[in-house]
Amino acid sequence: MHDHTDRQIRVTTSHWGAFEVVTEGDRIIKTRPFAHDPEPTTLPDILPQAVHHKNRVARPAIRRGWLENRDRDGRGTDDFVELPWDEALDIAAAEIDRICKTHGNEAIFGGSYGWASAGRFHHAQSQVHRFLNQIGGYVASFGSYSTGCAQSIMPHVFGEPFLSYVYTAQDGWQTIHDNTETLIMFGGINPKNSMVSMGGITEHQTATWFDRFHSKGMRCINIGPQKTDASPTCEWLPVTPASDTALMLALAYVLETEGLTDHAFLNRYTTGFDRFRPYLMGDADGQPKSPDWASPLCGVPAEEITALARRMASTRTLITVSWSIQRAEHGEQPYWMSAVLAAMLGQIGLPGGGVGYGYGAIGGVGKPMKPLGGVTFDQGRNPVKKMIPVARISDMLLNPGMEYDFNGRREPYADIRLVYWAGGNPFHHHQDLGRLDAAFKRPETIIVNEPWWTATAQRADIVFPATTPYEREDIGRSDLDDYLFNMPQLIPPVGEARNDYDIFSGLAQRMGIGDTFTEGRDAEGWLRHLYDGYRDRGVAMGIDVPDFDALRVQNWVQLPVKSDTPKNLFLRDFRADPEGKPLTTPSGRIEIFSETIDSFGYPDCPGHPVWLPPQEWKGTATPDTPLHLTSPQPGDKLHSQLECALADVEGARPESLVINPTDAAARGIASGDLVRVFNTRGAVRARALVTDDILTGVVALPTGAWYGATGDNIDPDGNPNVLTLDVGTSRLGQGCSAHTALVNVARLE
Ligand SMILES: Nc1nc2c(c(=O)[nH]1)N[C@H]1C(S)=C(S)[C@@H](COP(=O)(O)OP(=O)(O)OC[C@H]3O[C@@H](n4cnc5c(=O)[nH]c(N)nc54)[C@H](O)[C@@H]3O)O[C@H]1N2
Ligand SMILES: Nc1nc2c(c(=O)[nH]1)N[C@H]1C(S)=C(S)[C@@H](COP(=O)(O)OP(=O)(O)OC[C@H]3O[C@@H](n4cnc5c(=O)[nH]c(N)nc54)[C@H](O)[C@@H]3O)O[C@H]1N2
Ligand SMILES: [Mo]
Repeated sequence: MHDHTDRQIRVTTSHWGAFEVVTEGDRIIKTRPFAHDPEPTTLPDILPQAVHHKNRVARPAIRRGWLENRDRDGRGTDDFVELPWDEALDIAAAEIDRICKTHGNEAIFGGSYGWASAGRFHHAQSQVHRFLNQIGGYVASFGSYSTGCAQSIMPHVFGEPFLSYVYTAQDGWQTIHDNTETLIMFGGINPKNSMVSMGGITEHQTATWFDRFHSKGMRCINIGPQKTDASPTCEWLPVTPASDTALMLALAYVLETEGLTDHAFLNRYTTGFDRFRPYLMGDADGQPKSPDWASPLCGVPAEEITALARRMASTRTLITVSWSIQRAEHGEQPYWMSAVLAAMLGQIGLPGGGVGYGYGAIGGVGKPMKPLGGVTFDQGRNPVKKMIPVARISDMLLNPGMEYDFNGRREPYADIRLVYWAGGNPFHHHQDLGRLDAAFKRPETIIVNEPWWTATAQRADIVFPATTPYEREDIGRSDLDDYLFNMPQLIPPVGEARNDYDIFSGLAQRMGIGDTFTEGRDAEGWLRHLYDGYRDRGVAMGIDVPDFDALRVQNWVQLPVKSDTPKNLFLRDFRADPEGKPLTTPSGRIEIFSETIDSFGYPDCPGHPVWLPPQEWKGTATPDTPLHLTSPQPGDKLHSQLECALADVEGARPESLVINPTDAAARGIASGDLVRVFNTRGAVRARALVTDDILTGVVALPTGAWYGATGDNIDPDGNPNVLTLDVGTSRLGQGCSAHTALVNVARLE
């Protein structure tokens, strides 16, 4: 659509949804909501400033210390030398080749975790993994920062891979609306988080569903430290962070002592309740897990726990569990215990009953679609079998050769000499950034592809400027969404930025595998190739998908893939026929006691769920660190993306710290005051936001501010990962423990 000569308005998509982009010549002028989105987000508003920001990496750059004498200590402080593409690619290819020949491919870490962009071909993860596979492999990473712990524990309980349960086997919002009477939300169902969904979400609908639940009279109870973790119409049951397992045990205790447990369900569909019951009743350790026991731990009055348990047993109840509560030390326990509690209620497999994970974490959960399969760039096979649980990066870099446990295995950490990162920002996502900073001084070489000078790029030796999604053509498609996009190239590459595909093609060519990597295609050739395969699958399923050139003209189409029932309600099938459709657990049933986990002999994750408090929480608070810090996802952006432009907005930084009036008054803090948040790991500046919407004793600082700490590890903008604890959730899951941290807060003069 042309308004005047060089003004154009086109639609693109992103992890936070579709939006219109207005361009004039080579510049993005502004963005506007997509007309078909009922609840559009404001996340793209900042895009024009971010894409054309002075912070873009303009040209290939090599850190001076590394270039001159292979120094490692100057990472984060050195300046960079800009080089022409050919020269920089020559240097990088020669260095990768040297590391492979001298130390083998087990010396390359290419886990390269991160969200990057939503387009399917220019997907940085797939690009870097394909390249590294073709040069002989790399040490990979398992799981995500989102659900690493759940991905390890839940297959022991339900059999299925956790994410296939989450994305394809849970009831949709319509089924919940029609059946659920009580919605118990541990960690809430957060309206801000629903704005985002990996690969895109076109029609945001979560808020509308909660309005409908409310009008229908469904009781929706947000259990957690912050009222704002759920729609304003929901009830709030304030609960101490990290105490959910204690509360769940007490609910189970009431069911069992009041004769409300569905023993017929337990007998037919589960194994091991007899091994768990002595612990619940206190026969095993002398401590009944009663409401009186749980109340001081979780902060909920005992009578309220009892009343809630009775309500859950007498109505159709869906227990939902946010991803955040397994992002903490012993995060395995509330996840496993939520399944046990749901099993005791006997509603697993009934419409709108049982237990669900990740509603609200990602907007696509609860929106069932007929799966068409993805548009995916083949990564090939990784000849190196060594990998780490994703959040063990600092441990690995700091302790080569050290043995560690993970879900029944014990192996030594690889000795990493070269790190390649494309499409992620570990100095946003990892815990205890002071420790990661030290760990990043260990490898001989760090290479990063990035559009912006993030803290990660600043700590690399070789930085290749990558295009943003607006500077290249791509296909936007997610199986959790019913729209398909041609993401047009809106502007030419900014500076000398190149697509990740072209960067890896350049390296591959220098390393003698150019044709293997490209298969003779340029980016457009790949787009057509991948798209045609996708379209053929759709057509075979009777779904009319336009051809590539038609989609280019149309920009986007809505596909008829909405469906009321997910494709794989395996727990409903199991309920109907437990012998014919057994689970893939060792017993074929839901495992309340797991012989497998028991056989690992982990004190931090025994054979059935138990109450195990983390090392930092209310129960271990001291006068020096009296407050529990939670670090939720930011409402105004996706992780750390586009942050450089958001930070320019007057008064936007430092980030806001949510604090209760009691805790604020004790420190002479008023809303808007600058504060210092600190513990022994570091300190950050923040701006106080004083509100009753957060529990006393808890402060919340969202993630996303860029790490700008200098030698003394004091971050000026409020990056919470300066303060968080870098330990695995347990030997079983080894997920990240982002929500495990105690801090203190003081007013800054
Ligand atoms: N304390 C605490 N920490 C957390 C969490 C928490 O709850 N609390 N949450 C965790 C979770 S769940 C997650 S998922 C992680 C998120 O952590 P990340 O996924 O690492 O965060 P992003 O900011 O999305 O990083 C993506 C990076 O890719 C870059 N990028 C974008 N497009 C491209 C491209 O096309 N090519 C290349 N080469 N780069 C591109 C962006 O500029 C950005 O720097 O954070 C984790 N960290
Ligand atoms: N706008 C926006 N949306 C996003 C993202 C983003 O960056 N921006 N990131 C996306 C990604 S990658 C992910 S993984 C999801 C994450 O989705 P979630 O993990 O569900 O979200 P968080 O915001 O980390 O945490 C939600 C809330 O959990 C509560 N909480 C913390 N600890 C506890 C506890 O011990 N018990 C209880 N009951 N509650 C607790 C906190 O009050 C917090 O506000 O969000 C996605 N959505
Ligand atoms: Mo995540």
